[in-house]
Amino acid sequence: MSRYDASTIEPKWQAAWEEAGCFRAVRDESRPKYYVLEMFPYPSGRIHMGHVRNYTMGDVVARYKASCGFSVLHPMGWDAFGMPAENAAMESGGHPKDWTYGNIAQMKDQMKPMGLSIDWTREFATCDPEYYGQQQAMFLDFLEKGLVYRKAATVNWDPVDMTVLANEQVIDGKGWRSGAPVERRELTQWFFKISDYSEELLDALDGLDDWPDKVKTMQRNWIGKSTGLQFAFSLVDGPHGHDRIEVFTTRPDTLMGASFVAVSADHPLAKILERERDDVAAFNADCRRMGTSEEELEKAPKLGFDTGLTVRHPFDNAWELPVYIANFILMDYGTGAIFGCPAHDQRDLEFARKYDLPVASTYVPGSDAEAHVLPEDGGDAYVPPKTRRVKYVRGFAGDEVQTGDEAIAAAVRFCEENGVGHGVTIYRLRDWGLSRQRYWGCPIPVVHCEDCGVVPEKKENLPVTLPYDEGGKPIDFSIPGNPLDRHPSWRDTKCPACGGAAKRETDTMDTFVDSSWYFARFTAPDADTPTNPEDAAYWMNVDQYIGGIEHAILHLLYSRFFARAMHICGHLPEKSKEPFDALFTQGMVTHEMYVGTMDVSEPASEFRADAPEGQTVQGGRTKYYLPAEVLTVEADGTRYALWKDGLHEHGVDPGDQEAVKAWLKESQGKPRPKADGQEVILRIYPSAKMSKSKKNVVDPERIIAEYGADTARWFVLSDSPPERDVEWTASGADAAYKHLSRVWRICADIADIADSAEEGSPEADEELARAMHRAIHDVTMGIDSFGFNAAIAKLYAFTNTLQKSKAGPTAKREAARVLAQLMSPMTPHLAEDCWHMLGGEGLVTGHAWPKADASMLVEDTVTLPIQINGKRKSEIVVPKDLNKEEVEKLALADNAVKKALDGGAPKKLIVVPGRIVNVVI
Ligand code: ANZ
Ligand code: ZN
Repeated sequence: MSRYDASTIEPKWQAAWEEAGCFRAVRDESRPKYYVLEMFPYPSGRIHMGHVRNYTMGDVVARYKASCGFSVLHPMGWDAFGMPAENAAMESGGHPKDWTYGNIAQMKDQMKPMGLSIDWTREFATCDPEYYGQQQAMFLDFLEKGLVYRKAATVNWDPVDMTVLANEQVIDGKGWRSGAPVERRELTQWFFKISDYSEELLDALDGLDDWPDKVKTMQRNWIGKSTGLQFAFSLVDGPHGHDRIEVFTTRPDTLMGASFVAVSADHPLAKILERERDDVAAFNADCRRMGTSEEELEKAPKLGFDTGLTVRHPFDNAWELPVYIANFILMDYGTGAIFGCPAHDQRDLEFARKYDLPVASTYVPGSDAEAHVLPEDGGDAYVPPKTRRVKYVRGFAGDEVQTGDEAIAAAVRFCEENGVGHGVTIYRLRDWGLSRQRYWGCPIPVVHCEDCGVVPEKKENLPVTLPYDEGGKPIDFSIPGNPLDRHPSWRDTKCPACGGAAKRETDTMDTFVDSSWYFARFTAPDADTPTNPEDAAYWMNVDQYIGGIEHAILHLLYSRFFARAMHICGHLPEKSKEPFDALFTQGMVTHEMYVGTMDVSEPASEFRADAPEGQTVQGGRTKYYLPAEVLTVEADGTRYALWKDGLHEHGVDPGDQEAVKAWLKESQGKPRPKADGQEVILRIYPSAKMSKSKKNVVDPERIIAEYGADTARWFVLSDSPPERDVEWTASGADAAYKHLSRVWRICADIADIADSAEEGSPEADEELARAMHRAIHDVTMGIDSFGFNAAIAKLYAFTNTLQKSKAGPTAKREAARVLAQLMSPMTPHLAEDCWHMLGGEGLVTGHAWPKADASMLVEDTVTLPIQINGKRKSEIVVPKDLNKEEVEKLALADNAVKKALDGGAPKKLIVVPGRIVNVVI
């Protein structure tokens, strides 16, 4: 073979690794371990470039750590339950199980050619009964420890998917998947007690030094700790013995500016009123039509209903405030009731203006807001820092109160002394509702018995498996709702407690449960308990977790809770309460977009109901084109995107550059050329995240077939730092391929030099050796610090040095072998091939990582700081053995020094060779 041929060498070396069992993770107590994990994929059926980037990063780490002597665990599995499988079954009539396992097989076929160092013997899918059976066992453990419970709750109901959604799954008031407006419903559901861990989950974030700050901030905000005052307003003439309304406030310092009290439509008081008054019932019903998410409440126009009731101000019994029901009060935050202070809260101000309620400032804006128009006079609400002086209103607060903080303390003291309230800390984090009314999920292992109530299934009866069909008849997934609910026999079972007839729970678990512990299962995927203590103790924690920022909150927070719960139940060691030691969130792969218009004619009835039959409407519609359908060329300094099939239609061969350019020139000044009703010259839109709808996707399978996996791997790592987006371009891929070909060629040539060839000069040998050690040092640092692009830049430089080097065959061969080693984490097949050609011992995969010789890193130059009058002002780079006089000359020629001297001479000039230059003026 005389040239780089990825399609031959890649399968060859993959087979060699397979045969040598290179990637089997073995628990070897004599060696340190390293667990690297990429967030496991959903088996949609196709891998995309985001996967390629994610897994390549993990693979670089895994291969590098293995070479460093670690026993590496690098597993892969499938997050396989969830709605898309059911939707596919609904649309095409198949079975979610068949669809899912079919997709897994396909994706695995696409992944294998990437040459990832994965221990496939540990592979599992969360829909394997062996996996979800252990999840059910764990659910029973959690039940026993009070970590999961049942309660009636107002939930978000997706009327299209016919399922409950977590608040997180409601986006802009719509179901995250179906896009249908969400409704509120009261249902009995299972909940994990994550809220008990709010403080702990918050505190422990401080210890996660190797997590991105932005992820920690997002989690902090999500947990949402607030400290404040909870106190009662007494109700004047409350209905049916209701004599008080409890409110929660973070700003009791604004109590003197209170102008109304508002309760949620689901507040007990609102519910009492709605039973008796139709107008209240109608208003509450309107409020309930919105979802329960805070985001949605925030965006909706603020609506209130004046109940006619009043409460007394706690500081002044003669002062009465009206009570409203309002649509922006959450029932499950604080007490579901607030007092409104329009002067200091914009939302309250809008409400007060709408319903003509008083506005009274308890603070005046300070000098930082001199131009501020008081809200009383039509300005915006002013949110005062608590350190600011309060303005006394109606005499409250006493003389000792100066600042907001003091006013808060005084208000808390007052309420505590008078028995109307107390200081509290509350959290935004709610318990995690896990019940889903779906088929394709992990069945919740309990039964409902008329005599015994809710009874946990016996562990020996696990797994409670999903029925594949309905007694031999296929399940009809096209009927909305949960097929388990209407299954003729699966539902009927025996009560594990009394043996009487009972019904199974037909709800299944939220798929976030499945992904909250899979990382622990990888440590012992075949264990007949959720984990195996020795394996968990050895392999946990995940040393490096890699995934998308989109999982910053839910998945990562749920997993942190699960790890704690698993520890309580004895499934994970104490140290694994935080299961991910380091987290890396990688950027996306983007691509520019190609857009044209296409002539269409549509039935006019689409636009006008009364249009006569057969009438059509003509128009141009935007059409996106796949990069594979497009040729980009540069002509006269402009980049053009051309639709290849369109060129063919015009009789131009897209492969013939000259013909294409000639055609472009010819079509200038003419009407935009079309083919088949479509434009041939397309617009180019800027790069954006690859997405199917914009068609700016490249198919990894095609790229690998065209260039080989190593090119794809090299490219996704090379152009930008891993945390940032990387833009995929055809020219970039070409360049990556060319570089790898060059590396292969250089190595092949060096391997071909006869041993008898003339040795190089000692200087040339030494120079190459220095460059080699520098490369070892820099690439190692780059990989260690997740600076893969930086490591790759060093490899480019080292390749150039090697190519130009006049060193002799021995030195060159050594340097080339080191190049292969350094490249092996990124381009393992190429590296293996070069290593082999160069006579490397065994496989380069797993071969001990080269060590940089520190003495070879010492530079021949030194950087000397220049101090002027004791302050560091500049620096100069000088040859190491330069004499004092020469250094002085160079120092005086330095710009900063020249400027400081302003033409004069220094009082003193002191040179400490190799250390520093001091100029005294
Ligand atoms: C009076 C007040 C005056 C407030 C003021 C704010 C500013 P955080 O910090 O996010 O915890 N609130 C309390 N319970 C609520 C509920 N169930 N639904 C909607 N709003 C609620 O927010 C606490 C503040 O949000 C509380 O402090 C309360 O309004 C409001 F100048 O009380 B405040
Ligand atoms: Zn029973």
